[in-house]
Amino acid sequence: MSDPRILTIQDISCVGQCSLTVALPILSACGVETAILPSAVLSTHTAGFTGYTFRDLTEDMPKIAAHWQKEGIAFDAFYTGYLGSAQQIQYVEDIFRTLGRGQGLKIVDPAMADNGKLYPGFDQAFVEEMKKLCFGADIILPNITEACLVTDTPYQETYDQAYVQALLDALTARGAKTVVLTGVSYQEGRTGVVVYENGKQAYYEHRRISKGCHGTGDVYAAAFTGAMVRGLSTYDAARVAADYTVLCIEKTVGDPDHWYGVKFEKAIPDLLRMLEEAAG
Ligand code: PXL
Repeated sequence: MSDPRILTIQDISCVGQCSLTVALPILSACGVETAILPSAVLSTHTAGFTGYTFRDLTEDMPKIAAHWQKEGIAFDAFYTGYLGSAQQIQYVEDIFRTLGRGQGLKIVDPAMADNGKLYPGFDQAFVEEMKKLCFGADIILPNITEACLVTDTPYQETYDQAYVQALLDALTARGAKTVVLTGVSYQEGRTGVVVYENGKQAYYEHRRISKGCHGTGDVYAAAFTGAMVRGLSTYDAARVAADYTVLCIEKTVGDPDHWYGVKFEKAIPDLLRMLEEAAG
C-alpha cells in the first residue's frame, strides 16, 4: 500500500507564519506527503498588517482539480484552513466529492473568526457556506467563536461547562461528526481542547501562556492533521497538537518584534519526539 497523501487547501500569506507557510512545513516534518491548493496569495495575513495584497485564486481551483482528476491523482485525507470566499468553499466541496481515495478523511478548520469577531472580509454568506463544509466533514476544529457562528449561538466571552456542552450539542445536532473544540478555558492561566467523538467527550487542559498569538490555530490544525494521518487517536492527536502549540508560543513570547506569528520551526524537534512517544 502506498503512503498516505493529503491535500491541504488554504491561502499563502507570504509573510506572517500562518496558513500554508506553517501547514506545509509541519505536515512535511510529520513525514506526510502533502499536496497544496492555494486559495489566494496575500503579501501578509490580515490580522495586524494593513495594505496587504490579495490575489484571488478562486478561478484556478476547479481547473487545478480537473487536471488532477484527469491524471488520476487522489488523496487519502483533506485538510482545509482559511478560505477566501463562499465560492471557494463550494469548490472545496466538489474536491471532497471527486478527489478522495479510500476513506478520504475530511478535516475542516473553519478558520474565519476569533474572540467573538469574524476576520476582515468575511460576511454571513461565508458563514452559511462554512456551515455546510463543517457539517459534511469528518473532523472539525472550531474555536469557540467559530462554533458559535456555525450553530447561530450568541458568543460569550466568559462561559462555563454548561455553555460549552450546549455548543457541542448544537454542533452534533446539526451533523458535526468528530469535533475538536479549541481554546476552551475555564480558569486563568489554563486552556484546553474538548474532543468529542462517537458520543464520548474528553477535555485536555494545559497551560495558557498568553492571549491569542496569531497563527496558533493554523499551527494547531496542521500538527493535529499530521498526527491523525500518522495514525494517532483523535484524542492523542489533539493532545500532541496542543502541547506543540504551547511550546511554539513559549518560544515566541519573549520577542516583542515577533507579534505576527509563532516560532513554530523551533519546536519541530519537540513535535517529532511527542509523536514518537504517543505512537508508543
Ligand atoms: O491564521 C488564519 C489566517 C490565515 N490566512 C489569512 C489570515 C488569517 C487570520 O487572520 O488573515 C490570510
